[in-house]
Amino acid sequence: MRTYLVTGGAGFIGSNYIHYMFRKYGDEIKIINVDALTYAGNLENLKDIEDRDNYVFVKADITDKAAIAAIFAENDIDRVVHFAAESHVDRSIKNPEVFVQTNVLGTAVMLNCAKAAWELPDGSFKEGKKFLHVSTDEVYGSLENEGEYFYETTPYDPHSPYSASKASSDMLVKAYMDTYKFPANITNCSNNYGPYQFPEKLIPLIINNALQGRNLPVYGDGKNVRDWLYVEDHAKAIDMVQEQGRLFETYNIGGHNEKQNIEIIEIIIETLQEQLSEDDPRKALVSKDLITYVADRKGHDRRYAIAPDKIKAEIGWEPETMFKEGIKKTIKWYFEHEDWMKNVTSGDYQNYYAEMYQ
Ligand code: NAD
Ligand code: TDX
Repeated sequence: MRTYLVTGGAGFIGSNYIHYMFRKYGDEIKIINVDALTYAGNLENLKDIEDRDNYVFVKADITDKAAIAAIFAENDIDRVVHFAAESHVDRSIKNPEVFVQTNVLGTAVMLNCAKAAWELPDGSFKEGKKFLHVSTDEVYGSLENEGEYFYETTPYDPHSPYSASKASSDMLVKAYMDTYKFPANITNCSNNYGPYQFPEKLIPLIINNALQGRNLPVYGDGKNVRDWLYVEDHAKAIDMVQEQGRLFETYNIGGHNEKQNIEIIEIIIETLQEQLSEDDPRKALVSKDLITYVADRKGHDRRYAIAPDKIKAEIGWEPETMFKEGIKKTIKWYFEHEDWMKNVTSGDYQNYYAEMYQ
């Protein structure tokens, strides 16, 4: 039985990954989920699997060396899948330091503890151990023209404190691979969407605001482009890279689904209109009139677009969920989980929203 140490498993992508892994492997694997439960971590995301015998939750901060070392000492970890991070660009612009702390120092602690647990006296590593570092396309910077893409060979050019901290963490993983032949992979993925995404990010924020008849804030001219991937496709790609990828390699993950922010907002409004029944009072609230252009994000990257050629050619991964279908599934999930949204938007979220948008 393989044992996984998943960091940040109570967040958006981490919780979707854990669900995916239990659906795929059932009782053949054990997962230890380590999460500090920041504002972005929510154990409600994992309610339906929390009683499994092959699942353990540990509340710990990845910058806490003793806590992470103890997990490695007490368990024979085969795989690390490292999601834990501060992940929101706007928050990084307001408060960069915690991004350096968690994303850079936290990754260093994870690498060091895994190395200490897996290294043999001759400097090689125990058979079959693997570390996967989950990163982002934002490390490559911004593309100006249609037809240009981010490849694994594209030079790093991060602009926000978030992407600079993720780029730094990628460099640390590269340094471990180059210096120690540490058995790792890096994945750089495009924007994810789907269930359990915290409503500070564009898609859930727009769904939540539209259903309440609140303004839909569009930064700048609304024409910035992001390459959107359904989160389950990302989870599948991570597993395929870890099991079938070549060690020490980086793989870009994305689905050639580039859309301007304004297009995304219009698709959400249209889909909400389609899905709300005539007698639902929210139907009258959802309207394009809510679209409100607001001040641009500082240093706002214009366009991201991933070339997923390498992962397709070497591993055979391709996205399965087209955007039209994925956004319908996502909106349906938010309809069916109103309580989840209420819970995560009570308390601190209100302060964040007021400070950010008013
Ligand atoms: P998220 O913000 O939803 O979740 C992050 C999780 O990490 C939370 O559960 C939080 O409690 C936990 N965490 C934060 N600081 C911690 C610490 N110091 N110690 C332990 N746990 C801590 O983020 P997400 O959107 O799920 O992103 C997960 C990873 O994927 C991140 O590394 C991010 O950079 C990367 N990524 C995200 C996207 C995207 O579109 N969301 C795209 C590409 C890559
Ligand atoms: O209110 C908003 N209005 C708006 O116009 C918000 C929250 C966002 N935007 C724009 C900014 C971006 O161009 O929408 C786009 C998407 O914004 P986010 O959802 O904040 O995502 P982004 O900044 O692209 O970063 C995301 O993708 C890469 C994730 O948050 C990162 O963790 C991931 O690495």
